[in-house]
Amino acid sequence: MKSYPPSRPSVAPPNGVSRRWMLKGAVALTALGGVPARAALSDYASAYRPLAPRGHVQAAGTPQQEKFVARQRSFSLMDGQIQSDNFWSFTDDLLPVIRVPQHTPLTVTLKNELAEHTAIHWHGIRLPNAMDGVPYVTQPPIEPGDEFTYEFSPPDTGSFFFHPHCNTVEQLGRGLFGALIVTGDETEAYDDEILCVVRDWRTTAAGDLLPVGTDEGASRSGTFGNLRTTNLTQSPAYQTVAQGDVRVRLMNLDNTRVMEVGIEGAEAAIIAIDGNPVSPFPLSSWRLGPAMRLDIVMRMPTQGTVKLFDYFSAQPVLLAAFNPTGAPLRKKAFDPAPLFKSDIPTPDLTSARKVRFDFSASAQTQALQDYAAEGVPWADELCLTDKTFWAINKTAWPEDGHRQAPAPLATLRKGETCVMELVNQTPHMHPIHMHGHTFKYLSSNKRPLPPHHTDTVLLTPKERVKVAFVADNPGDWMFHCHIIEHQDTGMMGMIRVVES
Ligand SMILES: [Cu+2]
Repeated sequence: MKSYPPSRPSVAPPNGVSRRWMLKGAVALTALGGVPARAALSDYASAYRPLAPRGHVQAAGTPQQEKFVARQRSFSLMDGQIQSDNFWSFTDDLLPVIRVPQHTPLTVTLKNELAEHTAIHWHGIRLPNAMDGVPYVTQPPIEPGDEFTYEFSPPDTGSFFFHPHCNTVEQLGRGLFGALIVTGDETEAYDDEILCVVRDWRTTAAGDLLPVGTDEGASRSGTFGNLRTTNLTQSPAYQTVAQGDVRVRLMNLDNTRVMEVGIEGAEAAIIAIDGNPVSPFPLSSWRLGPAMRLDIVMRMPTQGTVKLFDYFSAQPVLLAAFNPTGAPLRKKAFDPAPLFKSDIPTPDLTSARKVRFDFSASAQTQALQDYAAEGVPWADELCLTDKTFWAINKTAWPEDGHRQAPAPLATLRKGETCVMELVNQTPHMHPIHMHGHTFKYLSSNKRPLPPHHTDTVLLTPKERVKVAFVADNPGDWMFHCHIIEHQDTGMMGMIRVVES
C-alpha cells in the first residue's frame, strides 16, 4: 500500500508559477483551519467573450437506449491497490459515460441484480418527477430481480452524473455511479475534450473496499477515502491532449471530499458550473463539493505539462497532468469560445416567495429503524439510518416521532419564484442540492461569486447564501446535503411544487 496522500511524481511546479502555487497552498491551509478563502468579485472579472445567446434550437438526436444491470462485479484499480470482487456497478465498465444530445429521448432500463433495492437519480437534470429516482418518494424501490425504465429528454446541456438515492453511502461508495454528458452547448468546437471524474475509495490494507461511513465522520465532515483516483486511475492521471483549446469536464463524484481546483501551466477559464454555461472567466481556483462539476477550457502550450491541482489539502494534490501532442492549433490570444446560454427560466425577484433554511446539527439521537419494522411504507433500513446528526430547520428526515412521511419543508405553487436563504449554522461545509430545478446564485455574506446557475450550492461554515429559482416542475423534490453521510443522517428534506 502506498501512503496517503498518494505520492506525486517528482515534478516541481512549472517554472514561473511557483509563487502562485505556494500562495494557493497557503489559501487552502488557511481554509482547512476553518477560515474560508475569500475572493472579491473583481477576481472573476473577464475580458473574454460573454455567453452566447441561445439563438437556435438544438434539434433532438436519434432516441438513445441504454441497458444497465446493477450487480456485484470484480474490478482492480490502481495496479491492484484496490482489488475487490465486491464493487457494485451499473455496467461492466465501472464508470459508464452516457453522451446524449440535448432534447434527445433517453431510455435507460435498470435491472437490479443486487441483493437490495436500488434506483437511479439523475443529478441536476430538470426531468419529470416520476423519473427522478428517489425510492418511496418518486417511484417504488426497484427490488432485487426487478426492472425499471427511465425515460426523459434532457432539457439542459452540460456535465451531469447519476447515482442511487437510498443506502447511498454504500451504493455510491461501492461504485454505482456514472457520468451523463448532454451535448449541444458549443458555439465553436474545442480542439479536444477530457472527462475528469475525481473520487476517493476507502480500502482495507489488502485493497478490498470499505465503503461504509463512520459515526465519527458522519457527525463531522464525513468519512474520507484513503486512495484518490482520477478516472479510476491513481491520481494524477496522465493524458495526452491536442495543442489547442481543450475542454475539461471535471466532476467531483466523491461521497465526502471538498476540493479547490486550479490549473497550472496554461491559461484556463471556467465555461460552465454544474453543467450550466457561464460567461467565461479566468480560473484562479474554484471550490467543488461532492456532486459539483466544473467545465474548464485551457489553452495547451506547445510544450510542457499542464497540471490540475486540488489545493484544499495540507499539500496541493496533483489530480491530473496533461501533455500536448500534435501541431499547434491556435495562434491568437486565449479567448475561449463561450457556450450557448441555457433555457433555465428567469426568476421574478419582485414577487418572489422568500424561504429560509437553517442547516444545523440535530438534537435527535433516537433510533429510527423501527419505522421500517412497523411497515411504514416510505421508509426502510436502506433509506434510513439509525442515527440523526443533522437537520434542516431543526427537522431531521424523517420528522421526529411522526409515523408518517415527513411534511414538505416548503410547498410552492407552480410558476412562482422562490428565493431561498440557505444558512449554515455549523462549522462544517455542506453542498446543498435540490432536485428537479436549477438555482440562480444571487449572493453570499462571505464568498461572493460571479453570476451563475447551479444545482448544488456549497455552504462554507457559517455562510449565508441566497439563490432563486422558478418552481416550474410539479412534484415532491428532495432537498439535501450532498456529503452523503450528512444526507443519510438527517440533513435531508423535501420541497413540494403543486399545480396552482
Ligand atoms: Cu452536509
